[in-house]
Amino acid sequence: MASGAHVIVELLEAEGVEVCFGLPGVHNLALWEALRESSIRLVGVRHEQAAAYAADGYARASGRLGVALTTTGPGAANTLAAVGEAWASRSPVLVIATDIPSTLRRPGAYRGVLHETADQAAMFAPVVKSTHLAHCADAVGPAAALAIDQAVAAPTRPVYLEVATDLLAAEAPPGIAAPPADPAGSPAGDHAAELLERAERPLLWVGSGARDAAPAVRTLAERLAAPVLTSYGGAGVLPPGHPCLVGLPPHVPEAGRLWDEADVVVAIGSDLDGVQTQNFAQPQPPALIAINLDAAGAATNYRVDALLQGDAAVCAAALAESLPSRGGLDELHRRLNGVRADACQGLDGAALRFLDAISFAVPDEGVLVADMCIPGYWLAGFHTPHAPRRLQVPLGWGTLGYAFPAGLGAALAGAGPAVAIAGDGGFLFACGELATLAQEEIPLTVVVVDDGGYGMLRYDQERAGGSRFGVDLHTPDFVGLAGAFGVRAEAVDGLEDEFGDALARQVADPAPSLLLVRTPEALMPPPNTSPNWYRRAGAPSP
Ligand SMILES: Cc1ncc(C[n+]2csc(CCOP(=O)(O)OP(=O)(O)O)c2C)c(N)n1
Ligand SMILES: [Mg+2]
Repeated sequence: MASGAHVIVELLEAEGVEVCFGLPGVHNLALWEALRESSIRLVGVRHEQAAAYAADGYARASGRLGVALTTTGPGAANTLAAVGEAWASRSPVLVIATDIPSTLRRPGAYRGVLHETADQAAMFAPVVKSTHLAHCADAVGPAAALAIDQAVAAPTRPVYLEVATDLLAAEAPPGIAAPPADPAGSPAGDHAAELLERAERPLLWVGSGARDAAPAVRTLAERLAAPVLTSYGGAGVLPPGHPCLVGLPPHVPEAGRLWDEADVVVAIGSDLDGVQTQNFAQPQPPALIAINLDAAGAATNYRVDALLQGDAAVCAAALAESLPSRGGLDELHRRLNGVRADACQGLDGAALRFLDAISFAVPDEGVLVADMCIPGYWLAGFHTPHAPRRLQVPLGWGTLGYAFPAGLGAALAGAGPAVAIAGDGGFLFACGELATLAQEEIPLTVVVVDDGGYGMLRYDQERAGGSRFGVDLHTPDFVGLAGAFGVRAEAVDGLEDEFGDALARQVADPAPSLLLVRTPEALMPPPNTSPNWYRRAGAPSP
């Protein structure tokens, strides 16, 4: 019989896992031993939060399972913010943590064993889809198999697997990999088709659940000649220049008007959350069709008039098939060009030049990972990647500090060159990961936009009529800091042409690099950040 650690690693291999992100402790070293002999690459990070962020970044860029390995107690707890982000963003992330030895645990008693936590799994309950515990040898294989199965089964969310440390080294019966889940689809949809046949101004709202359904969504949009708004997670489902793409966030009045005017909205793979709908001030549309695997999620925030429950690609294709082509694509293209031109007049010119520089420097196959920083909010709202999974935003849960560690994972997903964009505040959450970047030679370019403070909070304070307090930051010599870790770095001033040139050069070179951007004049936060939302009142009742 193999050890518990080998059983787990074999199950990960059977799932096709290629990389695990982790930080060792005396409790989980048996997993390191099993990985030593495995085809799976082990990337050692410098903080457990980075392991979970990197697993999430990998999962979002690749669509595959991201795996984070931690030790007992504080190691497990250190992942929580990142697991919460993965939960809110529905990422298939598996956290494998240890527990104290099963022989030392006594129910109901806290005995002060190293790293002991009264109920470690309970810490994870609000931020995972399921928890799986192996506190006896026979449970290791079945718990691990079920955890992996749950983590990759749609609708995805993170999953927590806990194994008592002594069981990793002890012999365990083999786990049996669960059979793949049914690619279910229930394209009922007569009512939906009727609503759309009668619709005069249909509109598509595309969320992260549609990321792997791009061709079907495109076909449906073209048949209907409908404008398409994408949430942050749905960015790229239509490529730039597509005649149906609005290419603006709904927080811009010119784009929001399209929603207000629509008589039938089709929401695909989205729960129409507060961040996207200005806390539900976007009105209930006259008719709402939802395509979603998660029936409850689809109807949480808005009343759904017709639900197609199932895989987005299957349901959107079936719906498109049942509809005649309406024509009018050229006219829609012209109209949306006009909408964008009108909207541009109200946008910060410096931000538009930043977005241009990004489009110039990052190739079509590149993956951008944005942090909770002002340039990141601009990318979230206004950058259209050439395909889904090429723009990551931690909203989600709004976790500052996401971009750099998640970028480590995104860069290893094999999708294309990766660029993480963080502010001077968010980058310092995980700057120790410069060591990981250098040691593992991860092909990531990290952009640090240094405005000497928490720019977003400065803006909030000033907007509220106050002066700055507690929001200016002492920042280090970032170029020197990167250099100390052996990471190539350079600095530019401002987010425009010089930035675009330097970024293009760094992205073309797969060696790890850091680009410091000095911006004493911060960009204005865009209309999609909450203090700038234009809608205020009225929530729909679902
Ligand atoms: C974990 C976490 N802590 C705090 C915040 C609140 N927050 C949002 S943006 C921000 C400022 C970030 O500063 P920086 O990274 O320098 O970006 P900038 O706003 O200057 O562009 C803060 C503190 C958050 N979203 N997440
Ligand atoms: Mg800043």
